[in-house]
Amino acid sequence: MQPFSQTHLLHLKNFKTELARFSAVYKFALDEMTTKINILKEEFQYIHDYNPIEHTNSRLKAPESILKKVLRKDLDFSLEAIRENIKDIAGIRVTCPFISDIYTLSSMLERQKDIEVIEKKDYIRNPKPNGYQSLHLIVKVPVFLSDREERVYVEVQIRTIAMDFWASLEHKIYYKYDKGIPERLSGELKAAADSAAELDRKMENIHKEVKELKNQDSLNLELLNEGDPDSILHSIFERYGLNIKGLPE
Ligand code: 0O2
Repeated sequence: MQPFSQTHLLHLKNFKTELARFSAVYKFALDEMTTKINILKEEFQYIHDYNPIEHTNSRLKAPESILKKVLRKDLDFSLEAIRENIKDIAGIRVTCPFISDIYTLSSMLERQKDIEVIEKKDYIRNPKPNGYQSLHLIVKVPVFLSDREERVYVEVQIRTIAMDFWASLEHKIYYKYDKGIPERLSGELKAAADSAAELDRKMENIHKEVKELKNQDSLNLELLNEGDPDSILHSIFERYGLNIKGLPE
């Protein structure tokens, strides 16, 4: 075997740095998106006393899954081709309580100036034939490195608890039966997706009606006290049985 020359060693060293940077940059992009979503979650809770996000999961695509996709899409085996064509190396999944929260969250993200929306797939308005529902955004976010800025693809999947329940189980079943499930079972899976969608619609309606009741309730309270802040506070304390001990006079 020929000994490595200085040039070979330099190339190898550069390639190693490139590879480390290549995967690290997706982790940084995920950290950034997670922070953005957490800020929205906390701020929403603080201002509106309501939380439109149940939970968030993020993942980096495993190297073998990346390679499978390179083969499936018939891409070059180069970092450049992977960077440009595989847009879900960094993936974040957000679960929301209600369908309306999905669209609220998605427009809040779309309005952020440093987020560039590259693609939006609405599998809620147009579910996949198997019944899969979710809102998918492919975005680009800037990552500031020591010597350059990179704009990195992140896939954001936003769905309700019911959609997530169905998708997680369907994923397991699909893989367990090695992608060859009989027609009768795929029909049952589709029916289960329809039930999940029906449940989402029911919960959304109940949520809307209770919200209207709450709004009407606080409007009545304000009218009752003709807008005087002291009496409003007094009524609130009285109504909810709050204890004012410990508050300054
Ligand atoms: P994983 O393990 O979750 O990452 P693409 O293949 O991404 O270039 P495509 O197929 O148009 O293009 O992507 P799409 O439809 O936006 O779906 C991408 C991801 O959505 C999938 O990633 C899944 O996470 C999820 N998804 C899409 N369809 C289904 C479905 O029918 N069932 C379930 N359970 N999940 C789905 P990966 O890479 O396939 O998997």
